[in-house]
Amino acid sequence: MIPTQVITISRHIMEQERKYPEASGEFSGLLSDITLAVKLIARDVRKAGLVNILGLTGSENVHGERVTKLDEYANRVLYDILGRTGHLCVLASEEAHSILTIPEGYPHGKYVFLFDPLDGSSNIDANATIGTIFSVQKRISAGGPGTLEDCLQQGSRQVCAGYIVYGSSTMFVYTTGHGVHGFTYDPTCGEFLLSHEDIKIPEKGKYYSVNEGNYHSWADDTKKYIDWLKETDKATGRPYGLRYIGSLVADVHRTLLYGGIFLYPGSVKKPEGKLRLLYEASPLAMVIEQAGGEATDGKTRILDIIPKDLHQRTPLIIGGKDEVGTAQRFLNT
Ligand code: AFP
Repeated sequence: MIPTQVITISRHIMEQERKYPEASGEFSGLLSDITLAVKLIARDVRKAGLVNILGLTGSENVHGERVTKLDEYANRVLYDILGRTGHLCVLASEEAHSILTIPEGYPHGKYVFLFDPLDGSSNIDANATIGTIFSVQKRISAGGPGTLEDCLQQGSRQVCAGYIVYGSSTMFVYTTGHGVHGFTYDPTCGEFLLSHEDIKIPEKGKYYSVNEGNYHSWADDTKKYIDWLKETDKATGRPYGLRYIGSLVADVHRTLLYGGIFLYPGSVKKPEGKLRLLYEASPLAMVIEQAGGEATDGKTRILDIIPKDLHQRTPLIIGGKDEVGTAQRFLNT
């Protein structure tokens, strides 16, 4: 017997679209394509150790980081599937220097797809949680092949954003601007099933998440904030516990569910920080804001930043409303 409350991603997006008569239905097609690509990536993430796919390719990506085989595979799967279905006019990946055009002979659609194919890839060999992060924008160019300008849009213009975590189970979390919904993959029926409806991030939490090994490179206000989190004060729930995986998608997913704050601040020498605006900060900021939280670079709301470069980096402070508010008070003194 199939329980009536079983809702797949496709059914969920169709039901959401029914509430908005202006929706063309094209978007549900794009989401099904993303789901298919993700199932293929999840399948290979799960059997990584078995098929000898682990290990490095020997090359470096545009950021000078070592690229693993699984990164390349995830990048290729997303491009090959999404580039050919007629929903997109251009793609951009954290792993590629320039925009990715639609393959010759395939139609151009109205959406733009930006993605980090496998975030946290340095964790692959240790079997720790990794993920895929994506962002969808509507094209601003008139027609034909999409352009760089289509990719360089403010985060507040995203029509959809989400991520997939390949953890103890595989989970697909997305928002189209009407709340955040999470789906857990059921391998027995090959579907993502609605498991977390309308997720809300707790305003206050008990964890902070930051690479504290960088402490001595931070500006004094950042150091003061982290020191404050570790002081003992019952009334404000301190000290906070520290949780850090080094896989942004996993650290933010935990923060979304349990509350708290994640930070990747800039350093004195590198004030722009490490994380990428378009492939990491912006999509996660949309998810967290839709769940009632906040995301900032310390001064500006992440979703208000106008990107100038495909691989632009930004400091990221993201989490519950109260938490981010407190952090900002420290960072703006
Ligand atoms: P990789 O995908 O190359 O592993 O990068 C992961 C990441 O961009 C992000 O997911 C982490 O939060 C961050 O780097 C971790 O960086 P540190 O190792 O400097 O803490």
